[in-house]
Amino acid sequence: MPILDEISVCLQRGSVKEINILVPKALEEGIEPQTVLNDGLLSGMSVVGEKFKNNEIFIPEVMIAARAMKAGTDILRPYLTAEKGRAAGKVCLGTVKGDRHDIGKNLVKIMLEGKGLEVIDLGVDVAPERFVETAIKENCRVIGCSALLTTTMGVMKDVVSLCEKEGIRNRVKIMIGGAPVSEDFCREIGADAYTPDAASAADKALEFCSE
Ligand code: B1M
Repeated sequence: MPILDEISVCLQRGSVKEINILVPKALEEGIEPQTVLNDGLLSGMSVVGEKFKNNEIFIPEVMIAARAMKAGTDILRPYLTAEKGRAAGKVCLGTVKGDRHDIGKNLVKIMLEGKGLEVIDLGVDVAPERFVETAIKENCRVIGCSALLTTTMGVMKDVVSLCEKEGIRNRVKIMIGGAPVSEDFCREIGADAYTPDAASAADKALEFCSE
């Protein structure tokens, strides 16, 4: 079986041990880190997502796969992150209140750092007040919100409203992303940018920080 398929299958099984062997092996074979991420780890995670949706697997199996995903991205992180220099700009990033999904948010963080941006990672279950307080205190150019649940994506609108209320809307750009989020939703809530994946999020954030 080609090594990227093996990585995908091991991710689905949640085998941290095999991921720890196969990901470095793929890199040694000369496969690009981004390809290992997309065609190995993320391809496995999308199968997990489909099976979860169809009730073929349940939360424990998904959590085990998420643990293997973390092991894989921890190995890839240094390859996807640029060397430290003067930060090109500051971004505060988090998964919104009520939502504990962090795999996508963590990938966005890696890609932003890869563009030389400084990321203040607020973690998961982040209230609008925390996004806004951090943006003010740390003088962030961008607030990045991630949401994976249809029940939590509305919190992003609260972040936009709070930025307006606190008078920082004109100096901060609000970026949103996550599986249920769309371009239309971005327009509807008055955020500045929706990007569908971590790489395009990093490009957009760098663009905002360079303006
Ligand atoms: Co959950 N879950 N989950 N889950 N989970 C989903 C999201 C779901 C679609 C599964 C399903 O039913 N098909 C469903 C949501 C349905 C809905 O809202 N309509 C769901 C549900 C229902 C739940 C619970 C409510 C289940 C329950 O308890 N009954 C519960 C909620 C807990 C909570 O948050 N309060 C729950 C729990 C969990 C686990 C803990 C088991 C685990 C999370 C582990 C973790 O994150 N540490 C989990 C997982 C893993 C998933 C699925 C299977 C995979 C999500 C993922 O990590 N994908 C997911 C199914 C799916 O998405 N198909 C599902 C890989 C990741 C790389 O993609 O996060 O989309 P994603 O990120 C992408 C882009 O979206 C984008 O870039 C990333 C990389 O390119 N992106 C951004 C993300 N954030 C961005 C921000 C940006 C820009 C781009 O700018 C700032």
